Amino acid sequence: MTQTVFPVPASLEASAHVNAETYEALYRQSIDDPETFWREQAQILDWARPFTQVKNTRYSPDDVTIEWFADGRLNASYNCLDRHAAVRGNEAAILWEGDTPGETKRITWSELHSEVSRLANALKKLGVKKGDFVSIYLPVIHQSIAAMLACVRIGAVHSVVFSGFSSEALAGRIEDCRSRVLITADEGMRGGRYVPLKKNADAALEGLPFVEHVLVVRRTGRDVPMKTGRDRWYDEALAEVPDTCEPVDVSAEDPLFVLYTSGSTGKPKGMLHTTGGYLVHAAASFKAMFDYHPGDIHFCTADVGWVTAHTYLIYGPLANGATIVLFEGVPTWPDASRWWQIVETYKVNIFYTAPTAVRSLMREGEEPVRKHDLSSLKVLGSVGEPINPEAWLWYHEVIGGGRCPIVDTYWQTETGAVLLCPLPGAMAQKPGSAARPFFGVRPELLSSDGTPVEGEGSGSLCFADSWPGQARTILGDRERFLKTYFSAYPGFYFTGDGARRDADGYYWITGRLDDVINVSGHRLGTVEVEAALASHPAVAEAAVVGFPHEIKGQGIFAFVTLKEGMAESHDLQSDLVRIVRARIGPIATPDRIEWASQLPKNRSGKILRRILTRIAAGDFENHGDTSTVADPAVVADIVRRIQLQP
Ligand code: 6R9
Repeated sequence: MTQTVFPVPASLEASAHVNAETYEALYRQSIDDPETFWREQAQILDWARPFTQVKNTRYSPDDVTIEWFADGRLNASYNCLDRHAAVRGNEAAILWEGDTPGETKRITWSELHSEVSRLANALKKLGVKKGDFVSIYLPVIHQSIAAMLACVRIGAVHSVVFSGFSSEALAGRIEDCRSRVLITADEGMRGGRYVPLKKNADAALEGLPFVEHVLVVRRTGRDVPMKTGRDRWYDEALAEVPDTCEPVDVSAEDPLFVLYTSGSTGKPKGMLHTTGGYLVHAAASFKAMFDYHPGDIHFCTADVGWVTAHTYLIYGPLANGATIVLFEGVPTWPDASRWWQIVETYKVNIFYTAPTAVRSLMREGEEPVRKHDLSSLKVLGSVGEPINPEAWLWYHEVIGGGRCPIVDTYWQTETGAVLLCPLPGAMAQKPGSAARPFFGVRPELLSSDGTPVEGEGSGSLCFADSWPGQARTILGDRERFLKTYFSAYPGFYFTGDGARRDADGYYWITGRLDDVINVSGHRLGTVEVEAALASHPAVAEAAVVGFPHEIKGQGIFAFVTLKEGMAESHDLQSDLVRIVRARIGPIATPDRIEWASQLPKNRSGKILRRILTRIAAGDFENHGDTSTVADPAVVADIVRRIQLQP
């Protein structure tokens, strides 16, 4: 296969923060002398008390230690707000574009500072103290950013729950971190539709009596029930407190936030991030990977409920004093030119989105793009899943006008910030490759027996040492943290992904190696979806696998076995879809549900998902090694049923 390589544009080579030469030198330094390298990088923040130790990290089998800048003290809200408000308070921090075209808001650094301070005071008044968890269930409105920064201003720890999650999913995430306070809104708005957030929150809180206070932002202003003694309007609570609030200094290793992500077993994992290392990595990598310069307008399309927004919509940009575009809606409403209209209106310079969105917009053709002037764009980013070369080329040509580098950023909720990406002024890009390691990052490909693959080759993508943004633990479950990330390859952090390294040392992510499906860039544990399906009284058993999907990357394929005497029907299929949406949320909606009289298992009763994955991909002949199947007739029966489908 001939491979296209896109060289660094000459203009960038000269002006970028990092060029090819400086990358090599700095990368070397970051590995040989991480202390000096990160000490220098950490100066991107203001420290209330400077650190003396940079790094105390070990991945030994009997001692996993991850500490960065441990004796330093700082406040993240101060770094993302006060220091910018002090010098250019009247400039825009947030350019908000609502779901409805024409509904916009410009929020200056001073305004954001004052709102965050008021909310911090309001939280204090509700009894929130340093170390307490506060849950946030909000749409993409500036109040979600204010809520996050207000928490960290007083040393509280936020847990943002994606507003597309159901009440059950919300309840599980509140229960896990036991927040006594929830911040939500009356409703959200997406693609012209109302999202009943307060209603969902009320349902979630039914079984959670420890939640004492709910602050409710008026987003749509429509009528929602308010529970006396528990619920308060956000604006009223803010009106009665002063708009100054001293940020508290916390230790670099004090928690900043928890964010839940799916794993290969049922319960979502609360990844706990701490303050100093995370913010250094977020701020330094934002600046380098998008080649951010003061004045650049940054537009990251991720919802505030995902890590992408935490790091590269909020913390990274705001720590750098960047002006961000915050968009509440969806790219296809009222029509498929919405993002491009936003890029033109705000003269966006840096644009960061996911491959699934690129693919779906690509399907709409070039017309919606051509209507708009996208000449302000300088750098494009991609995140969440491997980007297929067709989508890459379209993004590059049609959106980037052939002149903008595409930064394919590989990282995870667990990693906090980027680990692999082509720095735009330093590396040629190859469509579909996340290129080379970020500073201080030591990738290794390990074969199944644990030996490192040298040079070209494939293996499990692991990392040999810590980086500052790394999650420190799974909230309340250190055992699971160690088991999930450090047990498969002792001495290494294991990502769960497979990857290939080419002759130039570029990395190509080949996909998850565990039972996690990547649907439109969102991670879903197959076990979670199976549990939701199995909660239906008619279901005996369910097995869920991913299959190639043109737009979503991977779709969800469910094989369902019914209980004795239960009839297969379209109604039952719809019921099953409904139950999954109710238990997890619309993102987990199965794309296909097929009935199976039994599921293929090995002799000890373990479902053989490997075989189902091949069948789901439309491969009916080649099931790989079937010697472990207890009853081969089961596989033949499933294949026969699927082939009978119209
Ligand atoms: C930031 C984010 C993490 C998983 C990760 C991998 C996949 C993310 C990618 C990518 C190929 C990229 N992934 N970025 N695969 N190329 N540039 O997405 O975090 O939601 O935790 O997902 O997403 O499989 O392990 P998260």
